[in-house]
Amino acid sequence: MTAENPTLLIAVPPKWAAHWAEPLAELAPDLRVFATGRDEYDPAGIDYVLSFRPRPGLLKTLPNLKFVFSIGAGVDGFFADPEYPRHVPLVRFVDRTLSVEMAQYIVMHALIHYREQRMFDAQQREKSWRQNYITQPARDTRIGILGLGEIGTMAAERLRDLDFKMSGWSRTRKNVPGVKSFAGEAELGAFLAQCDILVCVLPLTPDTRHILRAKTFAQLPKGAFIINVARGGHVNEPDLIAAIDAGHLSGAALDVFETEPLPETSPLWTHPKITVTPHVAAISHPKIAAEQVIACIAKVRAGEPLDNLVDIERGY
Ligand code: NDP
Ligand code: OXD
Repeated sequence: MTAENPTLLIAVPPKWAAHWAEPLAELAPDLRVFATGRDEYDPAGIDYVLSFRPRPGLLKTLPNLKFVFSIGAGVDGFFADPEYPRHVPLVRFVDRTLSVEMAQYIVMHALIHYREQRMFDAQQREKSWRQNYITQPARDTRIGILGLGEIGTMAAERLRDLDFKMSGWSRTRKNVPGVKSFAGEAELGAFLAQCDILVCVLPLTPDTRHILRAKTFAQLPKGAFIINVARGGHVNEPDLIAAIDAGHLSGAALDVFETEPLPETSPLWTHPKITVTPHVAAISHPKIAAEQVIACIAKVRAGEPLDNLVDIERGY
């Protein structure tokens, strides 16, 4: 090893350090890898950081940091650090496998709701054979996706191919065949008014925090169903429960929560119309992440531009 070997610091909870370090060691034996809470390291010697939600204040202690790599697609965990060194570029994880798995989760919960699978589960428990199942065709069921980015677009395309009537909302206008595009604050109300199922795949930024709140729910058609796979900070949880209990919303499938792990005392755990999963809609694969990090470092060293750079001002 030479002094020129690049040095990467993995900043994740210590029990996960090996999970991310092993594929890096295998694929790039020349990369010098340290992990917070596990290894002694010289802060001035760190070139790169790989993290998801670094301890606030950590990054500012690394004076020669060149790039930060996010383990996840969402980067709100970095901006939760008020001292994030904003001059250091941040590269997020964009991966087809991750998008496919997110789309699977969204399609699965849209179908469980649309096909009334919970009712059949209950009938099975009662050994009750009732073929009283009449639904409206998928083409008359309107699904709207908040966030038509990498993941939202793939989910919209998959649901469109199952015949659902699709729309999406983003900051800028999109042109996805078979998916009606609504853009910006001015079109949010018109978008919401036509969503029988509302899916949230937005990044969490100051503009999108608590976008799913009483005022938003009131703009949805009666009986609308919510799927949130983005961040818990998008939802005002008491407002959601109130809208379901009032009968305005028919239920929700939630993968992400304001506090994670979801506290035992949360009423979301036991609500009969809410499905809870523990932030597993899609989990970044360490080997794919390692391949991306190594490719990025090679590009940095060759002076080439990087893909998937986060716009630090915009927050995503
Ligand atoms: P992208 O950055 O590709 O897409 C984000 C989309 O949101 C874009 O269409 C963007 O609009 C839109 N958007 C952002 N801000 C606004 C706003 N203020 N108003 C309207 N639209 C807005 O992100 P990804 O699709 O890759 O990921 C989305 C999120 O999914 C992540 O940030 C993360 O939180 C979550 N996630 C959750 C996982 C889980 O396991 N639960 C796993 C992976 C991701 P425009 O295109 O016009 O810029
Ligand atoms: C992500 C996540 O943002 O896992 O990738 O939540």
